[in-house]
Amino acid sequence: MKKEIKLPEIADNVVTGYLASILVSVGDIIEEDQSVVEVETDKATTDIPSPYAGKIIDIPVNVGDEIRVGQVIMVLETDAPARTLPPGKGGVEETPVPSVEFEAPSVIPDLIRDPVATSTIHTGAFTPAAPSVRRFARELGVDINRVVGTGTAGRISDDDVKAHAKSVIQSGGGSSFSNLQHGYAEVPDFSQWGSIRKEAMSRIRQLTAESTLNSWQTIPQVVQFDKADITEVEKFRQASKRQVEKSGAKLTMTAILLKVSALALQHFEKFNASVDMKNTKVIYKDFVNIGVAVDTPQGLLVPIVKDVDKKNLTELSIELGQLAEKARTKKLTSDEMQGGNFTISNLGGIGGTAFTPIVYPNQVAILGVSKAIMEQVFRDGKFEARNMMPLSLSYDHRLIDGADGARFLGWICKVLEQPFSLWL
Ligand code: CAO
Repeated sequence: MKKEIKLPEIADNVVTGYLASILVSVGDIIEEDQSVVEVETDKATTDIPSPYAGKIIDIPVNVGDEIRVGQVIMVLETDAPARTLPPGKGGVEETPVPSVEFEAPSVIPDLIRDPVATSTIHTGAFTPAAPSVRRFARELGVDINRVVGTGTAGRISDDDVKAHAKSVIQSGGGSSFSNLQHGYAEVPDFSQWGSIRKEAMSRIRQLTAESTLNSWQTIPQVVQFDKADITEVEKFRQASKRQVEKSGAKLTMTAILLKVSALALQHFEKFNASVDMKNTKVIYKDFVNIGVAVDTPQGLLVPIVKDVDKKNLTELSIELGQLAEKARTKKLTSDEMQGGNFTISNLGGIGGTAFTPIVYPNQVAILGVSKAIMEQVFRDGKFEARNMMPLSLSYDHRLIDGADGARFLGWICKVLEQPFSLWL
């Protein structure tokens, strides 16, 4: 039997809240009273438990959505009898619903990694912890999703929360404390100078704010600039477009940059690594996963293309198109947002001559791409019109030195200019 779980009343006079996290996925078998979502209001963050055991078959809401009391947040397949609820109080209702195809909509990326606990961070997926433990974490201002559980199957105890809080305090704080207000100065009352409007930050905006701040404060960044002559690559792209279109995809410059970056990451393994200052280790990876910044109506999202080195340009074009579409329609799963080693941010389709992107936490470099234009270039004793694409590489100076950065970006430019040089 299908049943809808609706948002129950959270507190007096509270009719809406923001969906802070989804703790389960479509297909999960859940227990009665297991927390399924966390809802943030301006008063508190509250776990919403499922009144029934059953199988999740639909989650028609997304992290960051503003949801109203009584709105359907989940659909269950269950054998349990319906509970009687006071009218208008939300909860579960025995309403027959059409079955729909659905992809788990979780948009919590691994933008923010805990500065202390770098493993087993529950982002977007179900975080195994009892409601009392969640309450305890909230009281301490600890984000439960960042606590490493030491119990069976990663279950989190009060002691785990305490240990986490202690380690964050010892390391000088960080993004594990869920309340964004912590440590921030009050802003002036701007209304003294004219009329103003206040708007709650969406969840994606908060995550981007935390991630960029975390990066800015913890990664000493340097930016290296260069220009790639893409005249020949662009000719190749135009000539090969039709062939890729047969697979239903568009061969874009970003897909080509994914391929070239993957080769560069294999050639310069430091750029495919992470810095673990706590254990004074450099972590080298044998896989090549690359994030691509996607501009969406909801804000910036960075889906990860996995194993880029093992895929050809057609496969990459298909996957990139699908991920960008999922990002724009809020259908990315948390798995599709995690595990990136390097990032590409291509603003060339929008415009601009150069910019300085920010390295993602737990990565060591990001490639910024600006708009390619025809320029006069002095080659072989004469000026020639060439298609020149500005590139900027921001990198983490804790691991990468200036010469490394210049070599890495120079290598990318050379491969874009003369792809056949790879065969030599
Ligand atoms: N220089 C010149 N033209 C470029 C270009 C570049 N660097 N990059 C793309 N273009 C052109 C393409 O050639 C395409 O033209 P055609 O239709 O003639 O082929 C057009 O711009 C549109 O490209 P696209 O959007 O179809 O494909 P893409 O691979 O360039 O971009 C994606 C995909 C997902 C990267 C892009 O849609 C996007 O979201 N970009 C914004 C990324 C962003 O926000 N970065 C900032 C992050 S930090 O805040």
